[in-house]
Amino acid sequence: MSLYDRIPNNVDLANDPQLQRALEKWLPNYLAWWHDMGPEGFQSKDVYLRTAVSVEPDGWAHFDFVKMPEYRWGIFLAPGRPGATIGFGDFLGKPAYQEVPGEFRNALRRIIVTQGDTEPASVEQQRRLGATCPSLYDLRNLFQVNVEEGRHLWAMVYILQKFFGRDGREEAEELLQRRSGDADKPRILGAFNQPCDDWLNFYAFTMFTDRDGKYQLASLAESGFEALARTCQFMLTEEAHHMFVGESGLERIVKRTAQLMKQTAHQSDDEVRSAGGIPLSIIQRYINFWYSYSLDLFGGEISSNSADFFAAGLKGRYLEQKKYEDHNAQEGIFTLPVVENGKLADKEVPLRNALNEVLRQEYVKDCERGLARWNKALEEEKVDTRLVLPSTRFHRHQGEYANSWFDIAGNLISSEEFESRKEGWLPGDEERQFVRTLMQPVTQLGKIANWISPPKSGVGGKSFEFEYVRL
Ligand code: BYC
Ligand code: FE
Ligand code: FE
Repeated sequence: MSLYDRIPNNVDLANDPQLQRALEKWLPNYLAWWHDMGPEGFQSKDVYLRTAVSVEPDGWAHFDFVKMPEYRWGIFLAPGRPGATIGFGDFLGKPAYQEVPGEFRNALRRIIVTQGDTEPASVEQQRRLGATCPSLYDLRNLFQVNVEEGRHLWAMVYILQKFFGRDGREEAEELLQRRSGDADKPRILGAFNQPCDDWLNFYAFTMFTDRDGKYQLASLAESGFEALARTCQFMLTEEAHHMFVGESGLERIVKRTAQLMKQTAHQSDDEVRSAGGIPLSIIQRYINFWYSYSLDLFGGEISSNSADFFAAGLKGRYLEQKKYEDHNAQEGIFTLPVVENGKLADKEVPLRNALNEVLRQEYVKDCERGLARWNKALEEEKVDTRLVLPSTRFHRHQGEYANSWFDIAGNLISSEEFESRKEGWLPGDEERQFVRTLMQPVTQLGKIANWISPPKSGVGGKSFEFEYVRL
């Protein structure tokens, strides 16, 4: 069987010798990377996975047992729109870019490389989680996320190889060379260099960091560069599952903690720990950590890059076509608090320079909805404590608030005060260590770890008791 027969695609790979040659070179390096940096210890096991075989509704939900290295990573674009035009910015209404516009080549490449870099990074971050899975169902979900992030890398590599010539091929190689957390060749964005080494981290990551993926992909799905728009449209269908894993995973932990709290005399953290659960105060710290790092992923509140991307028609707003009437965004003013002379003061900036913040606010609303769901679980279990999202100024490493210190409510405080209080806000060594002690693998059919409740239902038409991974 030839290479192209094994790669499901709707980009006519069989009749594209140039792309074939580029992929033929890249594929062995990709597989070597997957072998070295992909899920540790389970490469030869059969996993019940969903594989996309086409973009039709019945084509991307095909379930079967597969060994991960044999997963059929494919290249899929959502259907094109005949006569597509650029939907926003200075070239509004002009024909969409079918090739890379020379003027914006560097900007486009940077966006695509940045997007592509996050995908393998997340696989690297999650590579050791299999050894401590709370159930076979969760193990399978982890691997589903991992292979799809691998496919998302393919999606960006396709664009680099197809449209960017030699430097695109070089970038595609470099995507396999950077490493999450590496001191010398780290991944590009901050969140993707943070350790994600226990399952509480994993669910918080898929809840908050994959959700950044949703918003970035959605704004790229509006792009006037057709290949990018169509690629991202299809990636979004997969992203939904990643966020489901995170949101429902955390909900199941919260629910289990609440149940354990009710069995104790005082509902104290110590009692929950003794009962083998994760106290809500630790869950809150992990939320604070991943939420703040994920907010950083939207870039600076005030950004000329964001203005340039929008003007060029490369990156739109969330649901640009559906939600907005004015696709020019030339007139508006955006007001946001910034630090000036040691105080927070409102500043007005041209709307186009605030588009990172506009997108971030959409993301925040979505996160609040998730929090409300977890709090509803607490309410149903008759526990009074509530989880919260910290202020968007808290613990930031990018943008306007990066070089100042804020408490959880967003009040400006001194660096000394932050240092002395941060133990209460962010997971420290002690909490991480404790969570690690709970992470003992549970792989018996139908069994689940004590610190999390079982899911409401199984996946791919199977029950929770199904043997999702054949060990
Ligand atoms: N860490 O004007 P600024 C996903 C850099 S997640 C480190 O403020 P801009 C996934 C920035 O690169 C979605 N550096 O920001 C999730 C720039 O550097 P240079 C990923 C950062 O450019 C889970 C400088 O700071 N997709 O798919 O407007 C699992 C000033 O930049 C960070 C994308 O990100 C940071 N957090 O916006 C798997 C979409 N933030 O050029 C996958 C593509 C900023 O001065 N990327 N910087 O050296 C973009 O659209 C933009 O690059 C960003 C930044 C939104 C990230
Ligand atoms: Fe992804
Ligand atoms: Fe994802």
